[in-house]
Amino acid sequence: MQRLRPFLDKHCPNPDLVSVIDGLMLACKDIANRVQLGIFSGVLGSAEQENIQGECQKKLDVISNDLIKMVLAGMPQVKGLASEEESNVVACNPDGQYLVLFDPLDGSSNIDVNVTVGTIFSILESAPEDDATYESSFLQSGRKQVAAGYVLYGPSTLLVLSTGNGTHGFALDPRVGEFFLVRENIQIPTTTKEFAINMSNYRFWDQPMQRYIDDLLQGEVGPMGKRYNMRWIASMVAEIHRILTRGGVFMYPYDSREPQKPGKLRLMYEGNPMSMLVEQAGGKSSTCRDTMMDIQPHDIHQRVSVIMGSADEVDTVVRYHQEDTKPTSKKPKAD
Ligand code: AHM
Ligand code: MG
Repeated sequence: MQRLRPFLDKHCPNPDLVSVIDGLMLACKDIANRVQLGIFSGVLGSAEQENIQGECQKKLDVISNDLIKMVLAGMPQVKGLASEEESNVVACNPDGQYLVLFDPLDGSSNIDVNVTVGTIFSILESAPEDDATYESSFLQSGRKQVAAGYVLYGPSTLLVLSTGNGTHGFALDPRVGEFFLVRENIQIPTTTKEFAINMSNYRFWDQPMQRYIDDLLQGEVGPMGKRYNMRWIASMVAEIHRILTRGGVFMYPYDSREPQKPGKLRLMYEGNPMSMLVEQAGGKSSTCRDTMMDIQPHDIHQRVSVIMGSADEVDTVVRYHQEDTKPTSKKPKAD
C-alpha cells in the first residue's frame, strides 16, 4: 500500500502544498488520538462557551481548533487561516502562499454519544500582494480551491482528499501513525435510492423541497418510480463519506427557523470543500438554485443551502426548484 506522502509527491505538483497537507495531517492525527481515547483524554463535554456563530462549543471543538491553528501558524507556507470556531481570520507568515480554511470538528453534537465526527479543510492560493489580515483575501469561490478534504474520526481514521486530480481515500494505520492509500479515484454512482436530510425540519422548508420529499416518500408508486431509503447521522463528514462510498444525496436546505440565514451549513468550511470532493468524484453540488463552487463569497462565515451527491438526484432536486419560481406561500413561524 502506498503511503500518503509519496502519493502526494507524485500527484501534486507543488511541494509547498504537500507540506501544508502534511502539517494538517499532523494535527488531525493528534485529534484522532484524543477522540479514540475519549473520556480518558478529558475531551468530552461542553466548553461552556459560544463560538462566533452563537453555537455552544464542545471541549473538543476548542482543542481541535487550537491544535490545527498551532501547527498551521508555524508553517512558512501558510499565509493565513480561517476557522469556523474563530471570529476573525488569522494572519500567519506574510510570505506564505496558502490560506487554509477549516471546520476543526464537524458534527460535534455527536462527540458525547460516541458517533463519527470529522475535520473538514479547504486550501486556497494567495496572491503575493494579498494581506491575510483582511478577510477579503479569503473570499474566493470554491473553484479556486487547490485542495480540499476531510479526516473522519470513526471506527477507523480516514482521510479523503482532492488536489484537483480526482478524489482519493486513505486510512490511518494507528500502529505506525501513517495514512495509506486505500481508494484511488473514488466515483460516486450517478443514480441513487438513498437520501439524507433532517426530516424534523420539514415544515420549515420551502415548497419545492417539501414537494421533492413528498414525491420521494411515495416510493415506487410515486413520480420517482423507486423506493428510497433514508439515513441521518447529523455529521456531514460521515454522511458525505457514505455517499462517496455507495452514492446518495445529502441535503441541508434553507429553512425558515432563522429566516435571515440562507442555511445552516457554512459555504467556506463545509459547502466548498465537500463540493470539490464530490465533483472530483463525478457527483454534483448545488444550493438548489446555484452551483455551490461558483458562488462568490461575501463573508467567511457565510451560510448556504446544501444539496450534494449522486449527479442525477441533485439534478432532480434542482429541477423541482427551477419549476417553482413562485415565492413560497406557506411561511411557518420559527421556533
Ligand atoms: P457543526 O459544524 O456545528 O458540527 O454543524 C454542522 C453539522 C453537520 O455535520 C450536520 O450535517 C448538521 O450539522 C446536523 O445538523 P442537525 O443537528 O440540525 O441535524
Ligand atoms: Mg461543521
